[in-house]
Amino acid sequence: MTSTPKAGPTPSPACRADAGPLLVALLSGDEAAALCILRRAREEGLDLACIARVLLEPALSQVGEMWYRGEVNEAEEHLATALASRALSRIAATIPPPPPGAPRIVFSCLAGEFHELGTRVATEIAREAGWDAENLGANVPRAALLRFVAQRRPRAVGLSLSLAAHVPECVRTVAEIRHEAPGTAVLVGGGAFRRDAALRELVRADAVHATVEELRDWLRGNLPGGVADAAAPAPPCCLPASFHEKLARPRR
Ligand code: B12
Repeated sequence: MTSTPKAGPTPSPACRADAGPLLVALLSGDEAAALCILRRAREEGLDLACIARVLLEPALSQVGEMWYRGEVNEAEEHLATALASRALSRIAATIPPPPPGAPRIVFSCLAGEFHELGTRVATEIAREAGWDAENLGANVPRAALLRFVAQRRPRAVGLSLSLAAHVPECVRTVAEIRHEAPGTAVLVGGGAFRRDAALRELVRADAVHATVEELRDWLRGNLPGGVADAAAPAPPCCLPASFHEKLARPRR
């Protein structure tokens, strides 16, 4: 982020309560503390979708608001993002490789879209759900993405956008994927839809997910034989009180 920040919205108190310790760890460059928080959430039985919603998204959203208010600069924001990404990779390292025959999904940022941490998180959520998932990362030119999808024919493509200004590019990309690779499901998601759910109406995708739980449930429901799985109760998606008690204890 490079423009001059102005006054911005304040997050809800609930957001702060959950994301606070992680926010402090990310902004102070304390990788061990960040990892410890995510690992403890894992030990409490939270899946990656829940960890993303109650910890990563609020903490990074808070970083964005602080940047907007001029309380952190670009270097500090880059540090926080890099650390969050590394801690995520570490906790996701325990996910087993996809089973033979797992359906393939490819996540990608649209052309011009540089917010790629979300696609990393979405990719790990898909792997945890049993998909063979890949992430193409930031700013993928539309022609390159189309060629990739047409040649490799994944079961699904997940397009990510954080900026509402990228909705027209998204509409074009969805239409062209449908033309080049009929049969490939096109999912759309990212911060833009969390901030403005009305944008969902504009994008003619097979599914537009405003929350990661929606993505997780779609992935579970669209595995071969996944209908029964989708009907199974999803794990709780809030941090139990014991999590905060654990956080207060000294680290192992
Ligand atoms: C880190 C960051 C950056 C980094 C990104 C680095 C990286 N490696 O990703 C950099 C420096 C590149 C950046 C640049 C900019 N940024 Co920025 N950025 C952020 C910040 C602080 C965090 C984003 C993040 O990683 N969130 C955490 C992830 C996990 O959440 P997520 O992206 O929403 O993804 C989750 C879900 O949405 C979902 N998901 C994601 N993709 C997909 C795809 C599918 C198919 C599905 C189903 C689900 C899904 O899964 C994830 C699970 O948790 C946000 C603040 C915020 N509120 O998010 C601002 C923010 C998004 N940025 C903003 C701005 C303005 C910019 C710039 C325009 C600044 C500038 N003037 O240069 C540029 C634009 C660059 C571009 N063209 O893309 C604004 C956008 C405001 C708006 N209303 O549109 C925000 C909100 C900051 C703010 N408060 O003002 N940014």
